[in-house]
Amino acid sequence: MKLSLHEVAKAVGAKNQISEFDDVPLSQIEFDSRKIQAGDLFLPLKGVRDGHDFITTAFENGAVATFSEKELAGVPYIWVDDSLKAFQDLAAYYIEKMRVDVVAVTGSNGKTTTKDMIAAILATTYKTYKTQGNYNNEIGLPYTVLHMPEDTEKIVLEMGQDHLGDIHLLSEIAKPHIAVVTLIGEAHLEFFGSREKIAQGKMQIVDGMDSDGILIVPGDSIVDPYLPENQMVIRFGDGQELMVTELEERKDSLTFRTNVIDRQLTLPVPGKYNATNAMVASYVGKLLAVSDDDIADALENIELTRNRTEWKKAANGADILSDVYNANPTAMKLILETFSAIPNNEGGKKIAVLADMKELGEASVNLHNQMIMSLRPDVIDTLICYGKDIQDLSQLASQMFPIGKVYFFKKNEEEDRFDDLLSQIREVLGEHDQILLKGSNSMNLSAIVDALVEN
Ligand code: IGM
Repeated sequence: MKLSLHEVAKAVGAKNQISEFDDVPLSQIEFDSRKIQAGDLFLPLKGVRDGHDFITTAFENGAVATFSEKELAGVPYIWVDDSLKAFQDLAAYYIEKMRVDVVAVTGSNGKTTTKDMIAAILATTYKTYKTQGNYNNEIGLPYTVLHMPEDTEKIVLEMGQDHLGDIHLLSEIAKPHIAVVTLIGEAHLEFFGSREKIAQGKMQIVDGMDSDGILIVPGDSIVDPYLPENQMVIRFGDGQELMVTELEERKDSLTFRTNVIDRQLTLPVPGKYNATNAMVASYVGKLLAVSDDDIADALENIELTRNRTEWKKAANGADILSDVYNANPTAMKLILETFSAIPNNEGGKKIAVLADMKELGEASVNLHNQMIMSLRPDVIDTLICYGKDIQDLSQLASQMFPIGKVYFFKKNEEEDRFDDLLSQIREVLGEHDQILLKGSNSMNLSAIVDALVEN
């Protein structure tokens, strides 16, 4: 990170006299005290636990300074009213300071492919950085920006929305030069309630753009009410300025042509919408002067990262919300709340399968127990807990849920067997149900997801 302590304090409008402390270069900024290394700046956020409780740990791990919403004594700190707001202000400052060219993409569930395709195309020609994993929210986007390598020329930022107004905030931070609104998907898979609301939310991506910004949106008339008048707008889809033609779908690849570049394009992935995504990505490449050869090569060799949180279909027809690669208390709380807010499928119920979150140290059982605050027996029909440190939580929950609606299964540490867990899930999972699976990667819930998908 090309920032020093005094510079950060000035950029966020610190409430204390920063000149009391030596100005030092900062290597990274981290909000998880476990990730702090020598030379880093700590950012205490309020998750399930208040990050201020971990300031001491952060200094033990080598932090040279911290943000704080309280006055501190004896350590270098930047005093602010709101740590998250300071983080966002700092990211906005950093984008301007580094003079990096910003491409923003509103992703949609299960397919962050447009972002990956744009980044792959730009990386042929420029030092390019992109959103990692699901770091696309009001915390993840500033994190992404502040973690870009110092020589970054183009940054491709995914902007995610859980609520109306999320994209407005992210666009105001990033001030994109080029913005892409992906296809407006199906309402029930996007937590929003209606396609209109999804469209309205996504179109807030224009809010942080200048009049020289370029906006790329679907031909879908649902976005019409939100189109800016003083800005270049390009539309894609049948009968629009950007069109896919001569599409050939094979089992695990695609070829097609588009009016964007004069070549046949090949993608190593199936799915018609991927041709559309690739066409839009090619157009962004053209806008930023990437050659046709480089565009075609990048697409042909693309490796798409799987979205960490993804919707899948179980063999019996149920909807699976799979988030099985990583877990910390905040992320588990967030997904429980998000999952609970989705309307039920007609005639269906909600099932939550929660497994241990690993490496939480001595506070682990406590942090698992705190999930009780985010568990809603009025919305979640059945709760299934799996692991070791999550056992107490299942006890607490069984006092809140109706009798017979909470299950606990111990993880067999010697061999990877989960027959009991899987048969219990199969027993309760109906064809109209929605099921959430969340836990640390080492709990191997991905095997359960695979089993449910395959049958
Ligand atoms: O949902 S997130 O994972 N997120 C990251 C940004 O991009 C989008 C997704 C997320 C968010 Cl939004 C916010 C926070 Cl604050 C994650 C976190 C987060 O890392 N939360 C963490 C904790 C809480 N609450 S990390 C963490 C805790 C590690 N900490 C415990 C509390 C470890 C620890 C355990 C015991 C100890 O004695 C000391 C430290």
